[in-house]
Amino acid sequence: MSLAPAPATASLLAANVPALRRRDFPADFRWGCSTSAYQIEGAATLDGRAESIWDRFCTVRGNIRDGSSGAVACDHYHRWPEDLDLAAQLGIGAYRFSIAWPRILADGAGKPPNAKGLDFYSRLIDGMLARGLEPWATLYHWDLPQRLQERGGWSHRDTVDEFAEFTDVLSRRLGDRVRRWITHNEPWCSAFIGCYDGTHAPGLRDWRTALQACHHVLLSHGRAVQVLRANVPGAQVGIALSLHPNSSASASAADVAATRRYDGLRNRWFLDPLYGRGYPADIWALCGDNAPRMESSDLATIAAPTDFLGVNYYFPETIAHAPNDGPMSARVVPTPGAERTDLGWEVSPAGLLVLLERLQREYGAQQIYITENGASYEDHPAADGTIDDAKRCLYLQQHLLAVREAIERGLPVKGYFAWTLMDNFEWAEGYTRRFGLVHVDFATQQRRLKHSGAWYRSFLRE
Ligand code: IFM
Repeated sequence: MSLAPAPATASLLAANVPALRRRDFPADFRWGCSTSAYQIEGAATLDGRAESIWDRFCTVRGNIRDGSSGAVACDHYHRWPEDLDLAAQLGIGAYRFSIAWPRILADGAGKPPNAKGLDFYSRLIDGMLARGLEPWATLYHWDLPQRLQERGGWSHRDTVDEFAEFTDVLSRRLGDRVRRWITHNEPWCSAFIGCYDGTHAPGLRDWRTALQACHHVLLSHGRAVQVLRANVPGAQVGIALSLHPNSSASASAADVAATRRYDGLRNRWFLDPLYGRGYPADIWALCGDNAPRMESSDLATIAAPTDFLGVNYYFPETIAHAPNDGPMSARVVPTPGAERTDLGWEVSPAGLLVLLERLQREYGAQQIYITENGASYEDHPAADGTIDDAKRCLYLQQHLLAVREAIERGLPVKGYFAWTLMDNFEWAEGYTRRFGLVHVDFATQQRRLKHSGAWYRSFLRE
């Protein structure tokens, strides 16, 4: 598709947002967009791709709001040159994507990898490099091979070995061109939404399974770091966590304690072991007999030093004591007066600042990349085809102001990746929610730049 001339930055900058200029960010700040394989690729049964837990999950009536699946999605598997053109024309220098495990180790560990799957990613990466886009590869963005789920998925320790082999295969083949690696995207979702809430694949609702799965996801991260260090000299390795600043609904001792517990599972359960502190003792005690089974070296493996922390930031949470609400006896309650996106997520750029300060203060994070940030709003193409997504523009601008403020306060934020390049399959919400800078008409696969994309482009091109 051809891009419309960029509207002047000023004309797209919401009236109440102070001047935002690229040159106010460090010259080496990385600007990018993120995507993930299952959400955009489609071609679910093509070229030897095996079934993933999401393919299976989508077949169950009621699991996906509109009954859809990622079988076709944005058909990026075939349309990737056009999509990379779009990304490059935005003016970003970095493109974060994920690699579908079922395309690579379709038949299982120890069996030859699927050459067609590897070739696809090899071509994709060459395509990025040819367009001046630095590839940021995420190894796991939730599409576990279904064959591994048959024997317990992430709650089975062998999945850790399989992930190490997957990492080995990829890094040997792609490591000559990919320097930036993200092991996992949002382990919280893989473990707790998938295995405790049951609203994501594999759709389980079991606390003990979720805790064990979470441990293995973190362990597999540590193993992948070791493999990447061995195979890719100079690799820059990190993990992308979904993190949420939180505050107590009231000053009551009960709400304050509930907030501490909630934070313990939501944030500290990941950050503490990754930063070498082991699992937080207060939450471990609450887990009782359900606490994960570990081997003696596991915590050291999980704490393998990384080069950066990826932060996926969307919203803060307000917490109240709720004795009957889950293992933490805590509940998320609405923050009075908070503005929300169409997905009901609270809009709070200030929350990002609070979170970034905490990461430096409590964990000494050295290099932080915002690996996802974005908003779901309904988009209505006008008769002339333009898409005036003013709320998304404002959301991006406000969050970038928070990032700029963080940098001015000396926090080590090194890059920002907007979620997401184009509308896509939004998991349990199917195609009913749009996060893209580019609009996708799923009936025709036509891509159209939204005003938010035009704003990002004009901001980046200044
Ligand atoms: O679409 C997801 C993405 O896959 C992971 N982070 C949150 C996004 C919006 O829900």
